[in-house]
Amino acid sequence: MKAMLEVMDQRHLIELQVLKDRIKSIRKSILDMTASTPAGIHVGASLSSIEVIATLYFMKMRHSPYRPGWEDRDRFILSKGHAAPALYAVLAEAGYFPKEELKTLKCLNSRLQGHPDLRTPGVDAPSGSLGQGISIGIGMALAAKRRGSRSRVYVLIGDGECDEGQIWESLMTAAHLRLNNLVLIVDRNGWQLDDRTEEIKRKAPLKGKIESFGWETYLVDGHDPEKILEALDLCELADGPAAIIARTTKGKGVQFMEGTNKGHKLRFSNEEYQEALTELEAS
Ligand SMILES: Cc1ncc(C[n+]2csc(CCOP(=O)(O)OP(=O)(O)O)c2C)c(N)n1
Repeated sequence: MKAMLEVMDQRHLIELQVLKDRIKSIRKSILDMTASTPAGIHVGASLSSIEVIATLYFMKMRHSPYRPGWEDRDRFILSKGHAAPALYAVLAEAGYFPKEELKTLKCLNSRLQGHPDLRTPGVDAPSGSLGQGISIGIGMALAAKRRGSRSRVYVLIGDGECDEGQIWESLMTAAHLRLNNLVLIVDRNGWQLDDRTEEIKRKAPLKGKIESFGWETYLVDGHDPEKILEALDLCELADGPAAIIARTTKGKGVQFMEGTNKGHKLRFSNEEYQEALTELEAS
């Protein structure tokens, strides 16, 4: 038995190492998009969400790039739709479309627009207008239950996004419906468009607030895939909807952005791109 557990532990470690390598590759894709897209992208918000989205797609969700329309797949809703580059980079890494296509981000007629759209293979819900993702997730989770499907629904929101009243209405509804196939993840990077989240409108104590709406809630380091995975596993045991507050850094991995709001919307200069690449390679 002990030997078997050790083998399983080793397998888990190997999987986590593969995931970390993929995360590095995804981070590189985002840096490339930041350099190549003339319009500028929400790079800070994208870099803060990578570990969460990648852990979901590569370690947790049941999905298939060969059958994007498979009815019983798990669903992911990027409610903070401005972080679309992170989702596109993960989907490309997972094989939903060629990585080469990432170069067409925000181009006319491209399948990769500035915010998620159903024309992109692998995108489960359109988003961009903040506040709506949990409501969409409730519909999907309820539909899955009604057709007896094992499908689970994951929604990622921003902490600034919590200013939207619809977030709190949907939290109340999901708890009322006891949707134990719905998981919310909050990207708690501490910044929103204009300033720090706590300066614009205080969110703390966010965990207590979400719990008080009837959600089992966990707090994790949002850049540690192992911890994210542990929390996602716990969410599966909840009687109702469950939430994870992922403590993250906006602009994670690029020093001149980290802990600031410089990367809220940005296009890299050549020098910035080179600096970011050097940092990534050294990481
Ligand atoms: C309804 C709505 N209002 C305003 C915006 C413009 N907007 C885009 S990103 C953003 C800030 C969101 O902050 P947060 O959720 O903390 O995301 P972060 O970029 O910090 O990850 C805002 C206000 C929007 N997309 N939707």
